[in-house]
Amino acid sequence: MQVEEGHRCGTIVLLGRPNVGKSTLLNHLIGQKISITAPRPQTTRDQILGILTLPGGQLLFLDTPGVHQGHRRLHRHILRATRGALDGADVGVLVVEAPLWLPGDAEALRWLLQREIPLVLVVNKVDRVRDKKRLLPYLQELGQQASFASVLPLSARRPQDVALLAQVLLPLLPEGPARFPPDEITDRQMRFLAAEAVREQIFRQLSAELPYDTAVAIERYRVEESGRHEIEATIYCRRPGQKAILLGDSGLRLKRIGMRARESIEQQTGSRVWLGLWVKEREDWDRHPGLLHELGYGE
Ligand SMILES: Nc1nc2c(ncn2[C@@H]2O[C@H](COP(=O)(O)OP(=O)(O)OP(=O)(O)O)[C@@H](O)[C@H]2O)c(=O)[nH]1
Ligand SMILES: [Mg+2]
Repeated sequence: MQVEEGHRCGTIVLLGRPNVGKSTLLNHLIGQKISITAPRPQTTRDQILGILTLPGGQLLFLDTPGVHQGHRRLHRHILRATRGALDGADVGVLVVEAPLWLPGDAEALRWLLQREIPLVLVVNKVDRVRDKKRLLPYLQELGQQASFASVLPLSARRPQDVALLAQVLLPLLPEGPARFPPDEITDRQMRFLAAEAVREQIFRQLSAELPYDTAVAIERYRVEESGRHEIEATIYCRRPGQKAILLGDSGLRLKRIGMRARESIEQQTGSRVWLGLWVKEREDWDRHPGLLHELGYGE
């Protein structure tokens, strides 16, 4: 393949404390939802690659689970996902939320400083800071935490902000040919994205600890001749009481989870979707090597 001179391609890892908006940022960079988001910490469990192809290069973004102290066995998987993303990265983006700088932010920065790669600091959610005068001293102080190539206050939801971020990142990438076709937006299979769509609704619709005690396995994924995607999935939880909550009165909660997840999958695939959901109680789902593997959290 002939490579245009000056064409760049490289991997950019998004790292930060839970809930600062890494997945939201990734989705807006790519222009489509590939990583689930929820207004609570520890939503993302895996390393997720999002591909952005621009005229001058290809940016490969790795979303990571928030840097945090762990949640039982799953924690090992989460740490591995974060470590893997960091190891292969050409550029690091530390995401924090304005106007905060918490121990978790410093911890995430420490992770990034282990590698000698250019770092960009993204200060997200500036839309929530009413008194913009407060931002300047805050940004100045943050800028001194490390030698960042750039410090960018932005809102992950504003298209012009994320477009600017992409332009700042592009020249920091090494020169090289594109690694994916220009119309590809993720390396993840629809099977994974469907399980994530269900998990997202559990995080959004149920409170307290329950979402952290659940996992989703896709039992069957079939594209029918008509083009309709037929999906069957099992939601694992730990205790009988949790199963009852997931089902809800007359199964209404499960219906709502299924309905919203189906809408989300339909949007991602552009096809009609049939989604069948089951709930199974399995106290040890996060300790059972075989099941963990099936759930995608294996070695
Ligand atoms: N106001 C505002 N809210 C935002 C912005 N970006 C993200 N959020 C919200 O912040 C919450 C967390 O966003 P996520 O993208 O799930 O955060 P995350 O960093 O991926 O979280 P983990 O996967 O748990 O580490 C969601 O409710 C988002 O809608 C922003 O620019 N402004
Ligand atoms: Mg996330």
